[in-house]
Amino acid sequence: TKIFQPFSTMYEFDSGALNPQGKLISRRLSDMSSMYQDSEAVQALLNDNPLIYEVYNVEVPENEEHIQHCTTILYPGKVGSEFFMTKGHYHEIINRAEIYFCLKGKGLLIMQTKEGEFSSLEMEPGTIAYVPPYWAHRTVNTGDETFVFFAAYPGDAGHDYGLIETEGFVKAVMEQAEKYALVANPSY
Ligand code: M6P
Ligand code: ZN
Repeated sequence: TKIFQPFSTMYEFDSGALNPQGKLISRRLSDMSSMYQDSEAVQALLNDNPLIYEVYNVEVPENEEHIQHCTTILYPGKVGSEFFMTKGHYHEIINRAEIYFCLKGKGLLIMQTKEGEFSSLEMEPGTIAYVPPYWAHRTVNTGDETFVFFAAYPGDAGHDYGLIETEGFVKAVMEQAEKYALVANPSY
């Protein structure tokens, strides 16, 4: 067995970034345009193509011995009345769990199973949310400042976007009367 060397990473409290930054993923509206409910609002925003979120991922091997960990910076904004959100995924190895720890801003963690069960948890700085095995997960920025959270999950979990890309989540998170509302997604 090859022994891996211990190391640490710095979390930058102001920006939510990691140092060293690791593998950086940036997602703009064009990377997930079909996931928003209001296609006219999508078209109107596509020229600007806003940055929706960034993930700073510490690089460790993608196998069961290791623990993947990262921060996600989800910017405030809406597409029509739907709040900015991550794509969301099941794990490729579907019985792998995940932990989210909210560091900044506020948001909603929405989850569902393949049986159509749905659940949501509000996140604010200090919230530690547990995503159990078998639950797809997506985060949504329901506030007007940047929402940042730390995530950790088994190294071999992987990301499965397939069903989320075609059907989406059971519910969409929309702004209504200056609050958020969970609205049935007609394509689910
Ligand atoms: C969290 C973790 C990551 C994930 C990221 C963005 O940080 O769950 O594994 O990649 O959110 O979410 P998504 O991959 O669904 O776009
Ligand atoms: Zn995950």
